[in-house]
Amino acid sequence: MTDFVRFPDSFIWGTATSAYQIEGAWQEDGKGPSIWDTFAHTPGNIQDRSTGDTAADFYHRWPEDVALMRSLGLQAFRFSISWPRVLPEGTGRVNPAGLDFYDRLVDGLLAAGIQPVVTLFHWDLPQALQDKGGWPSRETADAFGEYAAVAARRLGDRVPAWITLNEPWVAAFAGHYTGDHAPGWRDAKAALQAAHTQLIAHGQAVQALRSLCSNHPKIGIALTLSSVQPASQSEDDLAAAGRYDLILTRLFLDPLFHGRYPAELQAGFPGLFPDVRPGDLDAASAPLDFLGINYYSRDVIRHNPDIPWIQAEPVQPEGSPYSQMWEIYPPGIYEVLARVWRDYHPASIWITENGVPVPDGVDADGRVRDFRRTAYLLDHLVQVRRAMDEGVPVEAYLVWSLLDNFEWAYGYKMRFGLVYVDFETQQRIIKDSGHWFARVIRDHGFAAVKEQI
Ligand code: IFM
Repeated sequence: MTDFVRFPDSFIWGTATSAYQIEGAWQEDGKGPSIWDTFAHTPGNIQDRSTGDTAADFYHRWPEDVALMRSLGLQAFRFSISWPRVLPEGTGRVNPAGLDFYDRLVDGLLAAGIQPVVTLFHWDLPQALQDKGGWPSRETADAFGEYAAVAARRLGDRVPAWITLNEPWVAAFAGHYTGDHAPGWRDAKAALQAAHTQLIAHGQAVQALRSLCSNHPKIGIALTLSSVQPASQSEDDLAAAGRYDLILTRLFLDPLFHGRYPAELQAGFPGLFPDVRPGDLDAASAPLDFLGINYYSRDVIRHNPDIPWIQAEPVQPEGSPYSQMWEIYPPGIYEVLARVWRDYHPASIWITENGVPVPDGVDADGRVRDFRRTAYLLDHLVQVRRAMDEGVPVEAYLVWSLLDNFEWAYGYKMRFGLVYVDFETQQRIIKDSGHWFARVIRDHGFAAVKEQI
């Protein structure tokens, strides 16, 4: 007999996206520029020289896409609001057309029976705020609080779930330390300060949403977490893995759930420790309804004294399977869930992203046979269920992503969608993985055998 992996009837199934990656319409209807408009328009930053100017054209095609979601039976759709579409200068003047767009989208989703899960910040900071210092500047947190209040006043009677920030680690470190993402800085101190300002901003947004949303929504944050492991049992590698985990995981989870930074942060990186003022961490640790976890891979870490300040780097374990971007390591999602539950005990956990890039193509018969994606999702869901069996309160699973989209510095080379997008014609085709996921939602689970996918 085949094992059927069953999930509770109340489990929420959906997909996740973000504004810059799908919307396009980068300067329509009064939208202001974001740091990603600036970054992608600067030659040399995006591998295939593309931009998000048009992306998947979701700004114009959302009714068609909501119909697609409905045909898949999605119960939740995570999207982000483009902050500069709503506040073109980041603060002050509101752009009514921008708010109207999200208002229509929320109504369209609700009418289709799909819960909108709204992220306030998924990396497209208004350029006007960057010009005043960006995330390393404390004023950006106040601006975020103001923006959260604007969104809450308009949508806070209907949106059932909000996510304040998406992956503040990436915005801080890819944006300010490695420089691979906008705004492209290379300054470790600025990166740590950007992390801290985002935590203050998160706290301000939680407060604004709690006080202004009339429908008592669920409020969370989405962190990218990986299973961090040492490359060997040598003292150096163990210490390097500890440092890496400190910056990736504990830098955010300790303030959010314990209201303090780990002591090792100040001790290990004294010159880089951010400017923390009284009250900052009280705000950052306001209780959350759920923790969003974005999981893709594990990080196997070795000591490398040549890497500035952190002296640690990920290596690629031999013999493992790899996608176009990362090692494929399904047990890691279980390891992350078990660790987070043990150390932080969130009220609820949502997998707010999980997915894999596959070099998909359309076959002559019009089908997209993305077996590798289905296998990836299946293997990870088995591990999610394993954690749930051990008592970890996972209540939702959102696939990254609904549509193929603009994958940041990679451009359109990486396809993550359950739905294929032909970026020339904007035609959509549901991939085999999308049909599989629709059956999982319908059946509240799946048969754990790859021959049947
Ligand atoms: O596309 C990104 C998303 O914006 C944030 N999480 C990881 C995804 C895949 O790299």
